[in-house]
Amino acid sequence: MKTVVSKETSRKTSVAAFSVHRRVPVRNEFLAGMDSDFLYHLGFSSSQDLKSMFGDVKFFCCGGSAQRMGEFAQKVANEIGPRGEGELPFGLKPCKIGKTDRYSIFKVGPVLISNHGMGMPSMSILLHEVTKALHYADAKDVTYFRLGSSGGVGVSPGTVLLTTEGMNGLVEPHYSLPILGKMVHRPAILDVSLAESIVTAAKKRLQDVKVEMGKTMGADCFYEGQGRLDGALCAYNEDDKMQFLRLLNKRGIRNIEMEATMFAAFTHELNIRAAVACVTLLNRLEGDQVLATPEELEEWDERPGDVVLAYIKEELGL
Ligand code: R2B
Ligand code: URA
Repeated sequence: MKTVVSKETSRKTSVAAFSVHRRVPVRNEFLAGMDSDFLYHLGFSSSQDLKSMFGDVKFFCCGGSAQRMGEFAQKVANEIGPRGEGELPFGLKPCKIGKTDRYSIFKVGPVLISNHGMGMPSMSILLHEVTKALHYADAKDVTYFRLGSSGGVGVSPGTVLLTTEGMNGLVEPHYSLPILGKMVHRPAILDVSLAESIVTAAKKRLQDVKVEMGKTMGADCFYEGQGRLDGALCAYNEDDKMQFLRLLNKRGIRNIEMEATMFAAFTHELNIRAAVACVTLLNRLEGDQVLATPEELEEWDERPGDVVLAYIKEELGL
């Protein structure tokens, strides 16, 4: 099988750097020739008035669980809702949009919110369809965020990690996908200056949350792919596992989850500003099982959203 490395990115970056307002991009010449594009998993189509539904979106936040993202939508509504004399020029009541059997999508003013399920294939479907919806809606200057959970690598549980770069399970800085029988590798690059701005906003507005930056490994498996000893299958020992986790730590990887690499590669390929904020539920150098109490987990699960919301509020001048 031939290996193909994507070469589109550097050219696109330099072109985009000079444009003032930037429509959410797609790069597929076939889309323009379609009479109507049905976004099957979201349950709406380009024939609908997507501009009035999504034209004002500026921030797209996604995370694994539908319930958690629904709660986040409510928090966004509470925090960016009408205050003082002025009202934001957006609708503010979170309600689900479209089909909800696969993904639950909410819109709160300029913030579009969705769950993405677990793993990169599920993330990929959502990103393709949401990006097309925002493109058809003529939404401009939209920043994408993944809010998630992860296993820390030498990081204390409860810390929120802002990803600087995604790594795959082979500890390489790209996302690989077989396309038409050939392996295509796309660099899993994120906007580090955006990550820094999020850290700054979080440090300014949230006193009790520890926020750090580092590389993230996006694995295709929670168990063997993350070097756990507690899956139903395991053909290595504790020493092999620790050697691997120490190697990750030495290469600057601070957490492991299951979507960042695809998310980074997709957004980088389309030159969409994007960030990944994941809380660590455990330190993998100390174990495999997530043994935090339900109360701790509930509190920690809110932290990535709080961190990103701190940034959004700075951007909105609230
Ligand atoms: C973090 O948590 C999930 C697995 O438990 C997965 O979606 C991820 O990236
Ligand atoms: N999610 C993961 O993918 N890995 C962990 O260790 C914890 C949460």
